[in-house]
Amino acid sequence: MSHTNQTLGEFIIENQSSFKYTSGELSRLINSIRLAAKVVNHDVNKAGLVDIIGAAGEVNVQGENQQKLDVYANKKFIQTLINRNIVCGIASEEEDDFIAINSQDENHQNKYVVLIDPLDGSSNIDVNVSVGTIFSIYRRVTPVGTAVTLEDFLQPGNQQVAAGYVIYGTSTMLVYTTGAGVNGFTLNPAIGTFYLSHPNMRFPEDGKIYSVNEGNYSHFPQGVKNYIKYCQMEEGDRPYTSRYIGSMVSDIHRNMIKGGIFMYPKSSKDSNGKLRLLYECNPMAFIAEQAYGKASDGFGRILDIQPTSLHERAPFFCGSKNMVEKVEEFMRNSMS
Ligand code: AHM
Ligand code: MG
Repeated sequence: MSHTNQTLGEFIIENQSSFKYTSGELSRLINSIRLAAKVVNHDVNKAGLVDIIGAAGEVNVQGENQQKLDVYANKKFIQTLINRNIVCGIASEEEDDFIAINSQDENHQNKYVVLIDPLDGSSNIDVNVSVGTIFSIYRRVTPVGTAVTLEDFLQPGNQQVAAGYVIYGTSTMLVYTTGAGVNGFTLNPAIGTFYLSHPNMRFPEDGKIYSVNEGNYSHFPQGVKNYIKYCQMEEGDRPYTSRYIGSMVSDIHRNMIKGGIFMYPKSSKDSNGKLRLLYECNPMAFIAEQAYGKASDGFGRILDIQPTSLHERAPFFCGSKNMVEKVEEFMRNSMS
């Protein structure tokens, strides 16, 4: 089938057999994310029109202001996932604790846990700048039919069976991997269908874009400061271009297409940076590796970190392979 008119629904069915667990449940799970993405997309797009915009007046578990659309997106994704009888637990940036599904029903067969950031970059909503949804999927490690436990969520990223993001940008895209490459689908809003628009996405090995909040420069580790100076130096193909949207999904999506690095390092203010390991760093790292890029905490592979709590943070360097390796080299050298 030609890529130009293949829908996401068709793609999921066609590629189901390449997934090592072929029961079709994962396909149904991705289908439900597709559905929730369309619903949230509809509301993100009319954010400027209706009185849904603005802070909800509540503060989430990380002490940040929740935007109304965060709350809405959280509700929509959770509802859609619960209704499918595939997922036994959900963890979300917007929920203090994980949600156990069907925990009283000993007959339930639900095998998957989903970790989600329903609306990442939400401070960008009221200024009409792209935001995203990030999701990460694991098979539970505790027995099917029992109540899901924290252990099911605290798996290293290398155990993910699927991960992806939705970007609500100039067009809306769903990009995901089940461990066999990365494919991107663009929504045709007129008919509500995602079409395969970016088959086999790949980070160029090298890039010329660096994305970091340079306002935090004075708080960064010396290795990161040195790398930023290296990016700015007039030499060879440098200086690189600086591009920072403040919406990680959008920054990484652009860098995957054009070549570049996204960085959210630790700082003297935040010892592990800002981004959450389980539902921000890990899924983006899985995507990056599947797209021939790299994701590191500055010293080692993000996907090999053993999590110890649901909302823990990690320094994050993600993008074109040679660029991530370069910043790791600067980090190592500044240690000595
Ligand atoms: P959020 O989950 O509260 O939206 O925060 C995550 C976002 C990322 O998308 C983005 O890269 C980063 O926060 C921007 O943070 P900062 O304003 O500190 O640069
Ligand atoms: Mg977030």
